[in-house]
Amino acid sequence: MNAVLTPARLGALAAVAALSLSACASADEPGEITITDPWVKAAESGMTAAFGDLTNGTDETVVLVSVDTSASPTNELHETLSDASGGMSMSQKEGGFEIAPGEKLTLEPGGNHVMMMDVTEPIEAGDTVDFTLTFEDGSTFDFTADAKDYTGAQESYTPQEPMDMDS
Ligand SMILES: [Cu+2]
Repeated sequence: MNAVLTPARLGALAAVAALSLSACASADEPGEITITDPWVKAAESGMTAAFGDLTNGTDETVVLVSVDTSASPTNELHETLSDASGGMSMSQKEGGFEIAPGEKLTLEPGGNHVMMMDVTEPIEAGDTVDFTLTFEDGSTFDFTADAKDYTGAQESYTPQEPMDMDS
């Protein structure tokens, strides 16, 4: 039996599969989660952040509750708020980010972002970093972000537990 699949044949098969998938899709079928322009702020070590426009193309509200990446063992979902001193500070988003059907969650410097708490190996401009997002219903979404040099958005980090202000 001569069933060797050359790369060219695999490519042709993939093209056929993609065509038949799109031919089956109807407007009533739920869409999917997509991300536009994902990127990571290059960093030697310590904390950095990941950004992009996350769109909920499904017909259900989704709640982004956690993020994993091999580039950092601990990651948080952060929002950025004006603090009492007039600066901006970021803290963990309680309960995660809710995204209504058809809505977009913008992750950007100075706003909501994925906080990578402890970069284990330097992330340099041009590197790619893989992420897995987990939603409240247990579903996941994988994406790859490009690392870029970026020097803006130096918000201070506010730990989730507020400091005791009496002292
Ligand atoms: Cu942050």
